[in-house]
Amino acid sequence: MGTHKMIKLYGFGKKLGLIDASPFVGKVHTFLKMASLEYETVSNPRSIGKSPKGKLPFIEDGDNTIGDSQLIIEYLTEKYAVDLDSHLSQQEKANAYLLGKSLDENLYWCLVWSRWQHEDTWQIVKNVFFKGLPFPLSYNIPKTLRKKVMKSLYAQGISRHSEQEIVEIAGHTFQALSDLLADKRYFFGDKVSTFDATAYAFISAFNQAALDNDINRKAKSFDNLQAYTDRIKQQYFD
Ligand SMILES: N[C@@H](CCC(=O)N[C@@H](CS)C(=O)NCC(=O)O)C(=O)O
Repeated sequence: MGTHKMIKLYGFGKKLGLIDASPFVGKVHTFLKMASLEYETVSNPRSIGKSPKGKLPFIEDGDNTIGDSQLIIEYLTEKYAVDLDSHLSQQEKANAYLLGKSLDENLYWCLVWSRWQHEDTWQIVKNVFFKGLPFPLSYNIPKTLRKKVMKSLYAQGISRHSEQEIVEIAGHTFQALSDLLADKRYFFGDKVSTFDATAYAFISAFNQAALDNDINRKAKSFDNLQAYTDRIKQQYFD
């Protein structure tokens, strides 16, 4: 009947030289590539309006609509018998899960802070994210959204730290990731695993973004992380 059954990934779209402005969308995007699943992307912030969790990403797959990067990956792994983690022990799987949550729940907020609250970076981000809006929307929308984001940065707690402390918090994560990766090809050895989708999305959000600030400079100072994200980008996205 010509019904298009391909998986649809709803995201914000390519911004700042990244596969998607959101690392959560980037994570699913990378996972789909690593799993060799066919999909198409729908890039429009307004898709939030029809997202089951009111956030991006979400996917549509036939009659199923699934929100949240973690739940999407669990769904795809099950439905399409994707075996990215079959070479991991139970203990490695447990480590991978908790590492992923560290990036989702802690490094993520350093990223949001650096884009939306850091004064110099915000001026650039504002122009990139809201390009093409006519006045007065070009003035009002970024202002309103920034206020909302800054409120959540305060509620979450990250913005109660000084700028220097936030750079150190992010730096601590980069150092830990760099030590864990060491000279391996992927985080759990020679073969790619689900965690690499998360790691790629979050590390590249800093070291492949067209933004120059202290956090991004810090991320770029880890040679093995830079080689890792460059390699994954080349392998799956170039
Ligand atoms: N736990 C969610 C987080 C997704 C998320 O935070 N998305 C942000 C963009 S990075 C979003 O859609 N924010 C819009 C809003 O909260 O209104 C996941 O893993 O997918």
